[in-house]
Formats: sequence, C-alpha cells, structure tokens
Amino acid sequence: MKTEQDLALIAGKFAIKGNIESIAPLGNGLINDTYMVKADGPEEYVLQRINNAIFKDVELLQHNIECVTRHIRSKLKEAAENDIDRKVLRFVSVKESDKTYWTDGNTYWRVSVFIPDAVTYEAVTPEYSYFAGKAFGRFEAQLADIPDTLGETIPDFHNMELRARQLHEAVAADKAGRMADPEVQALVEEIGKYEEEMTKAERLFREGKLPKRICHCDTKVNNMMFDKDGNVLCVIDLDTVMPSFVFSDFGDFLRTAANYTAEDDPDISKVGFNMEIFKAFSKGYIESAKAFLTPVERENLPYAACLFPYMQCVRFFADYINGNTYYRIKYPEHNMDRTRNQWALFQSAKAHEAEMKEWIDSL
Ligand code: GN1
Ligand code: MG
Repeated sequence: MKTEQDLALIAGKFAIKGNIESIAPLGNGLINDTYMVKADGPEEYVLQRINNAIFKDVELLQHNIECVTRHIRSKLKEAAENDIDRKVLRFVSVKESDKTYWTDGNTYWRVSVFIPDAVTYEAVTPEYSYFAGKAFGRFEAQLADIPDTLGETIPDFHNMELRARQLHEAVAADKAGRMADPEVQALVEEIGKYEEEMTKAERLFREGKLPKRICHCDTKVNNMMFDKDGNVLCVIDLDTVMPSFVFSDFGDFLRTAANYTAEDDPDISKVGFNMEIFKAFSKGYIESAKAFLTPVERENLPYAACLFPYMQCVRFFADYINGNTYYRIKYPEHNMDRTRNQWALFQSAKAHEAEMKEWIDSL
C-alpha cells in the first residue's frame, strides 16, 4: 500500500500545475488503482496506477490512448465544439520526457486532468441511457477514420471463444478446489449449453461477415461522464479502446445499465434485464451509428445484449475457480456472487431476445 506521501512523490513526476494539497482514492474500478489529486493550481488531477499484470504493454496502452484522445480532440475542434477540455480526456506528460506514463521499473503510473463539474453514475434512467447510446455511437463514429494503428492492449479481450476456453482450463486445473462444489459443477454445465450460440461473433468474423472497428470495450455505465444537466460529456477509462466488434460497446453498456441492480448484488431476485433501458439506449445508439452499421451488425444487437452478461459471467466464474487472481474482490465469495448475478441477467436478457429484435427492426 502506498502512503499519501509516496503518491505525492509519484504525482510530482508529472508536469502538473501548482503544489499538491491532497491525494485520496477515487471511483470503483476493478483493475487499476485510481486517486484524486488536489493541487493549489487551476486544475485537479486523476492519478492512476496501471495494473501491468493485466496491461502487459504499457507503452502500447498509452500509445493507443494518446492517439484516441488526439483524434477525438481534433474532431471536436473541427466541429467547433465549445468546452473541449470537458469532452475528451487530457493526459499530462512526465516532466523529464514526453511520455504520458512514469515507471519505477516495477509499478506504472499516469495522470490525467480531472474533468470539473462532472459526475458518473452506477445506474441510469432511460433518458440518460438514450444520451449514452448516442454518445457511444458517436465515439465509434469519431474513431472510424483514426489514422493511427491501435494495438490490442489485451489480445482477444472480448473473444468469446477464448473466454470459454479459459473457463474450461480453469475447470480442468481446479486450482482452488472449487469443483467439489455441486453448484459450481452444475453452472459449468449450464454455461456449456450456450457456448456454441454465444461464440457466433467469432464465426461471423472468420466468414468475413463481421468487421472489427475501434471500440471502447469497457462501456459500463460508470465509465461515462455527465454534466449536471444529464448531457454526456465524455467517455473515460480508455485502456481497452481497441479493434473489436461493435457488440462490445453495445452489449457491455446494457450489461450494467439494463440490470435492475449492481453487477455484484448477491440478491439475485433483484436481477433482471430492463427493456425500457434497452429501448432507449438502442434508439440513441442506432441514431449515431446508423451511418456505419452493417445489416449483420444491426441485426445481431440483441445477441450482443445477451452475449455480454454471458461473457462477464464466464470471466467472473473463471476467476473464482482460479482462486480470484484477476478482479479486485472485497470478500472471498465476491466473484461467485458476481457470477450468479450475471448468469441471472443472461437468462433474463435471453427471455427478452425476441422483443429486442422487434424493437431493433422497428427503428
Ligand atoms: C473491469 O476496470 P473496470 O472495473 O472498468 C474489466 C471489464 C469488466 C469489468 C466488470 C481490463 O473494468 O472488462 O467488464 O471490470 N476490465 C478489464 O465490472 O478486464
Ligand atoms: Mg472504470
């Protein structure tokens, strides 16, 4: 654990304005450690320790983020937008180089300017979901002509075939002795029944029927900043911006926003897929994305809404079976609670698939 003093020394490596006054934990991310840095200058900052066990190529990671923020900034300028600094993240360089990350050889850090007067939410209304849909569609549209080549910061991040394989490997290795539990065994079997159906995207891709585009790949609802009137300011948490299927952004937003409760609520009687959120979000998304969406992408949006609870269930479950090595947990059974929750959400989404199709066709 770093002390506030250690953190201040690290933040001091970056070209921030003024003297640091305080540093305190910020947000609910499951991967990186995030802190709010208050200074006596004109700006406040966000300091993040990049989890380099997960993001193994930090150089590539920051390259992607710099390209993406530069490109979006130029698009905003072109569109003569006002208030650009609240609409795209700005990363601060290290004092002694032009890099946007600093390392002591062991840990990796970066600093961005804190966006003032903005809020994130853990849950949203249909109205805000509509705005979010427009914003993520616009984010993808803005990145459609990015001139740089972006690498996959976590290769095959949303590849369902890989995620299914990782679960099989976890089950076979049974490192934490979980397979003795009949509930775990039964769920492994249930999950297996949908594997063929849920790996459809990879087959469509191999058949040349589905493109990869630059996507955000972590569109959970708390990765979007709103102003006080509910307007979307910008999309944050850009670590996973990379080539993927549009299903990633569409599906992951709904996985979090359309669930009636949080992704780790242990009371699964509260879990369910909220069609009002689905309808509002998909309307907004299609309005922004219709210019580039192909018919195959569009007709598979209901599949995407089912795929992401399924994939997240598989990922939480594999981590639980492996003995909790990936996601931050707050108590020993946390990943199992998340698994049950996402499985219930998947079933609820599946039950609404036909209704989702009808709605998408009507737009
Ligand atoms: C992680 O970093 P955070 O908490 O925004 C994860 C996402 C998962 C999410 C589940 C790099 O996102 O893929 O959907 O947790 N990010 C990574 O809450 O694995
Ligand atoms: Mg986040």
